[in-house]
Amino acid sequence: MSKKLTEAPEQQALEFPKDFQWGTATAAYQIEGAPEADGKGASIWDEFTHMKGNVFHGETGDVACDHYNRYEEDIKLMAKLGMKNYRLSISWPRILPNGTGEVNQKGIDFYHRVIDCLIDNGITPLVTLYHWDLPLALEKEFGGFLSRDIIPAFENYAKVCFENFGNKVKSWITFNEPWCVTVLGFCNGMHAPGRMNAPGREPYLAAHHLLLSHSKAVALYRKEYQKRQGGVIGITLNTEWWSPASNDPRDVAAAERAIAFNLGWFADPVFLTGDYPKEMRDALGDRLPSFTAQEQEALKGSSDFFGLNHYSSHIVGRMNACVALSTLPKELGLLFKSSPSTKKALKMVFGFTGSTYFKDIGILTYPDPRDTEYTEMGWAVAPWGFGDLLLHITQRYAPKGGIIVTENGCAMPDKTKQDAVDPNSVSSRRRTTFMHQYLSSMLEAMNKGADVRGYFCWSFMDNFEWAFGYDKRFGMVYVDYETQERTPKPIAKWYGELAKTGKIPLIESVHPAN
Ligand code: GBH
Repeated sequence: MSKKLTEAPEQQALEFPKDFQWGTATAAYQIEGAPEADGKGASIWDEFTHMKGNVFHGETGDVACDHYNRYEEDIKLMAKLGMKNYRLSISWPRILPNGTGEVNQKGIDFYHRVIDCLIDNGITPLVTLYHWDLPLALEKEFGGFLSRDIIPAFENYAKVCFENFGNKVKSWITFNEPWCVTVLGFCNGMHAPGRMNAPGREPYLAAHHLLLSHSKAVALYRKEYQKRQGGVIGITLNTEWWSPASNDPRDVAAAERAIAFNLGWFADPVFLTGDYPKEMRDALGDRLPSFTAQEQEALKGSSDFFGLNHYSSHIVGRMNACVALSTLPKELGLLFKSSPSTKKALKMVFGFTGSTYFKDIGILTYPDPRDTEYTEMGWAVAPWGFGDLLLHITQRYAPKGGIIVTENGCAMPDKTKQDAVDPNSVSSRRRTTFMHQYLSSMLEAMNKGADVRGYFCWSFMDNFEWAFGYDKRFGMVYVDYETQERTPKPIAKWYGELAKTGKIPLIESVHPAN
């Protein structure tokens, strides 16, 4: 039971609740490989990764972790490490090669094998329908998320999944990270479909259609399946936390704008009002599409729980006129580090005079004096922001099924297998410290009333990190991409202990001081 936020907790719990869900997460394109096996259709990521300049070192998900052929071994290892929950995604074009129309039975069979294997090994599946691998056919046919045609197409795909897997899968997520789908896909072109054609318009349009697709699929599940199958359905949103640089009202407003444009954009329609936040309407006018009254009604409350992916936090403040390019240098920094899309980004920043999503927010981000370090992604390690965000979500949205952290984790410099598995390597120690700090912040927030019901670490194993290819390793299990050998990192033991006892283990339990 969560306490009122205003009440001081009588006693700090040092343990998580008994029924807390612990798990790890992955996504189809990042681990499966086998892009043409058994009748699978192409996805926008199959095309995007094969175009020059989109991914670091020109890498693709063609083989990835070869999970399509090795799922049994992977699931057995998961069970051995003490994991009782697992978040996976289904590849839409494996099941519907053209996005709509003919169902590919072999694709259905594959996910039956995976789900059965999980259940046989005592692991509960949590299934994401859309983790970015849109059937390419739908992109070509009507522009994917830019068209309203995506709504019935997604609803039909969801129906096929509920129909086939709903007796075994009791937790569904419609979309993973609408922010990434729309901003990275349609503003800075870092992700498929790689568009930067109208960065001040297309992200909002894509988001609008995505939200409507979500609400249709949820309505369908609730009407036709939920009672009979007895499951829950929700959405997963990603956001950093944003803390104002000072008490100056302009900085406070800047932080509120950042939160509205990153989190409220999707959370307000789904969990609160059925409509976009006021900050966005004020800034965008009719560049922001509108919902009908009926659509708002359907959106409001269209998630049984709050799926949250969180990695990092920022200090933000007002932007002054002379730095109108503002948040973009930061985006650029990210791109420079990864090298793909640099030219594209430069063109967008310096050659584009129109509006863009990033200019629309109009904020500056500062390095946080409390940040002691950055992960391999260049993201600040800022555990304080995690707790504040969990409290904010509980207070503002009070999701009835609570918050499920569907992703959190870090990429650390496991340059060799030796680094990755040696409990005394810098990389191993930093990874355990990261997890220790973030989970302590989560428990502290729960003691203050944050309603968190589950946590899934990103990721079960190293995998294809989108525009960064295989360069970044988030896994609890090390993957040798030459041999496809899997080796658990020390963090897997630490996390398995946590899942077993519900207590945050000491760092020293896996890293004995020398
Ligand atoms: C998730 O996205 C994805 O769901 C998953 O597939 C992926 O592998 C995983 O995370 C790891 O990247 O530069 O400080 O402003 C992550 C979404 C959005 C999180 C951008 C970090 C920028 C942080 N990310 N955000 S910062």
